[in-house]
Amino acid sequence: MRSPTLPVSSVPLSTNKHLLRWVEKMAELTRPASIHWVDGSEEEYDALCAEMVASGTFIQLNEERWPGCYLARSDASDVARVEDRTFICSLSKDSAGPTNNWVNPYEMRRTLKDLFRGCMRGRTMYVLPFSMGPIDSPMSQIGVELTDSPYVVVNMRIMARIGLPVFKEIDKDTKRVVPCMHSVGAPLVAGQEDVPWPCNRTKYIVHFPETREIWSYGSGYGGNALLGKKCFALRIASNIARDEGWMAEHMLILGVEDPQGEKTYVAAAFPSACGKTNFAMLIPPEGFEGWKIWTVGDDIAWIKPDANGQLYAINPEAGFFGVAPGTSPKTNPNAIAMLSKNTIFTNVALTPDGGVWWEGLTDEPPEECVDWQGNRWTPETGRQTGAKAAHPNARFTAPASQCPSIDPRWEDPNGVPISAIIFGGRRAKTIPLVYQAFNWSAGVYVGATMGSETTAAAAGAVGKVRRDPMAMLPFCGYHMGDYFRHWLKMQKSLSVTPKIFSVNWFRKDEEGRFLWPGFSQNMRILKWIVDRARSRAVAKETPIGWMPRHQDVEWRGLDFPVEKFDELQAFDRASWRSEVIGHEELFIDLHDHLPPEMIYERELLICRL
Ligand code: SAT
Ligand code: MN
Repeated sequence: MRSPTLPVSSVPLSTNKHLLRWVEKMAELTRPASIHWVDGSEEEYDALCAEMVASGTFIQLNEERWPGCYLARSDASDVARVEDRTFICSLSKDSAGPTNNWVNPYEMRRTLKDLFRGCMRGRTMYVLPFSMGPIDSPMSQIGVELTDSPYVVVNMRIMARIGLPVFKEIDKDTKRVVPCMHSVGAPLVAGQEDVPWPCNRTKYIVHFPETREIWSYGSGYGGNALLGKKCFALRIASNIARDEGWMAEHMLILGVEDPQGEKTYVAAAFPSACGKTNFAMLIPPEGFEGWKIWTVGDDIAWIKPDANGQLYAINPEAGFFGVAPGTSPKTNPNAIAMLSKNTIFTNVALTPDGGVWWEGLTDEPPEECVDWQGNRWTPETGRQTGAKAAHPNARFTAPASQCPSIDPRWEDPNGVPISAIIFGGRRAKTIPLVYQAFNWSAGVYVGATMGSETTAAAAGAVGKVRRDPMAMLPFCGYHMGDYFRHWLKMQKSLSVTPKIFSVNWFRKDEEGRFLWPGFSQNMRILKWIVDRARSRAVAKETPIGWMPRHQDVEWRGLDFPVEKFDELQAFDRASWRSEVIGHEELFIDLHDHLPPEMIYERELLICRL
């Protein structure tokens, strides 16, 4: 029976019966006041932004300096991904594995039904179709997000391909559509005034891998709410990829062009907020005239072997959701140029002239500004209370097409060929600046045992070393041991295996100072990696892998003494002993799914130590 109080709906933009029925069913469950089928047009985007300006969710920035830019301030309790509220509800607990939170899917469905019952009252439910990957790409995947957050709709318009062309794809009925339910969990009763950032203390970010469904409740922030990103493109896609023989990875993709015009693409996995965006948009330093870095993606890579066994990668996203603090004309000029227009800022500070500011943007902070919580902030406040003007996980949402270094092939439906894979963590000690794994399985071991200090990208303690295999700990949608097995298995479908490298830009000396200048200087390491991938650079063998000697790195334009390089590259037996014990801690948890190759690799490593 149809509900007596039907929501007002805009004209459905799809004729797909399954979609129409699902929208109707979900509207009956959540009881929105109206339904809005998202066409993805600029007029619609502008209208939604204007509505949010009127309601107080958005502040429009100074039109002259920041055209088309808005600032949103989230609720103070809703500022990052919530890993402890993220669930993989596979039929068996064993399929989710010990690194994921699991709840019996039947029980979780009951919980979600109760939470979602009436949760959109007084709000509009947006029917938001999106494609992860260019719509014409054989590698792309389609989802529909039903959300009661206009903030999500406008952010998704930047981060993914949305609207009419996607409905057209859905109407062809050739691709499976992943249903994504999202609510901020803040229904409004008649006459109740809304808040700028509605959300709920109770949060659930839930994935059903077998039925390929996502349900997210209570948060409007980033990866919790923009469901195409981590939920679909990583957690659900990792399941699809395992079944279909490809890889969904937490990796940036960049192209290195040398002065002769030869281009080499690499993919690199780093945990959240470890500089993926900066690395993907790197501008080569002095001494690298004629070299250029091209950006394909900064966060997610879908990688698949072609018919000849060469890996090709696409960036499933269409925008960059980057960490603002620390981004400056010095650290990432490309990003600064990219976000100068048509950008949505979240949780940065507002300057008196209607601009934005965050820690690190300029050497000198503004004399005063309004902090991310809406309070007056001065450098003095900062000094006295330690309060930051911008939240450490403040973000910009900017269209990839605006990035000056965007690769001409970034929307190539077939992707770009990958010649090297880099794993990087944030480690003050033990891990050298760079080394190359001996072969594919040794490289899988390097990725599997990766550790990194935690950052503000996830709620919880910051700065603790945790094992974060392939930077996928919060994003792998099934058992981590099976994920390693999938990586090992991939080699069988490859005729050329990309070389695998480990990097650590964050090693510190005894006094706690960074040993490596990082940023544009990372080009020197990247060049060695590309040369190794093309089998034309020298390296020396060490117990952990192949390392460049000082003379194997291009130093033109930088005075970097041999002793300092040796300190950066130092392999210390004692700390590697405890490192291997750290590997074991994760492996013990995964033991019954751990591929034997991982044990062999560990034994080989121990022998060499
Ligand atoms: O909030 S997101 O998950 O999109 C950002 C990140 O943690 O990488
Ligand atoms: Mn990320």
